[in-house]
Amino acid sequence: MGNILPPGQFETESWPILHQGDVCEFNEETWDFKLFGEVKEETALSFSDVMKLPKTVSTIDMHCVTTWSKFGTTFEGIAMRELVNAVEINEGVKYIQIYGYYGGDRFGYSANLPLEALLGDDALFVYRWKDHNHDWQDITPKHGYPLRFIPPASFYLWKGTKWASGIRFMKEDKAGFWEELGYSMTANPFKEERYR
Ligand SMILES: Nc1nc2c(c(=O)[nH]1)N[C@H]1C(S)=C(S)[C@@H](COP(=O)(O)O)O[C@H]1N2
Ligand SMILES: [Mo]
Repeated sequence: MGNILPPGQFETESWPILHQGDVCEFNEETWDFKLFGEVKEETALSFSDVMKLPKTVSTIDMHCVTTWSKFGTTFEGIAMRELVNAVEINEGVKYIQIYGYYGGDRFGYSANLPLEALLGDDALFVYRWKDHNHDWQDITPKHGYPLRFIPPASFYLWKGTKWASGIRFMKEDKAGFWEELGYSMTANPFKEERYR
């Protein structure tokens, strides 16, 4: 279900850039993706490990809490479920925290989400995109290259961690970066859940 404008949003053709701090520079030598928290054994995947996982192509609408929405962007990426399957998670895990780079700290940004909402084709760690104005191309560094999360359209885009560095598996929900500053834990644009 795409192309539905949530309340208080306007449609944009462009893809705006929003984040705190500087763009993270990708260095494949030092890059890894950590799977930790409520897991049997914590794991770190190299970039080539991640890129060997099955790929998914999906068109996912983006809804930013600053009121722009972009329809019809097609992404290529690794589905969240592939990363969940790469570890053995403990019984009772219901939430995750998706970490990313901010201010020199690879875990400086985070966003919390309910895991069960992220097991479909519309929850991807993406590295390529296209739309009706652009041919296939890599995500630019400003949009989170080499890997950034795109959440299902039922979540505002701040849940889409750029320069993603890992996933913490959790039994209880825990506020991430914007949630600690007063933004919504559940963040459903169709219910206009902007703030807590
Ligand atoms: N690492 C990181 N990821 C981030 C942010 C950030 O500050 N740091 N900002 C979030 C916010 S508030 C939004 S709206 C989207 C914007 O993604 P875009 O710049 O690709 O449009 O990235 C999200 N992911
Ligand atoms: Mo945002």
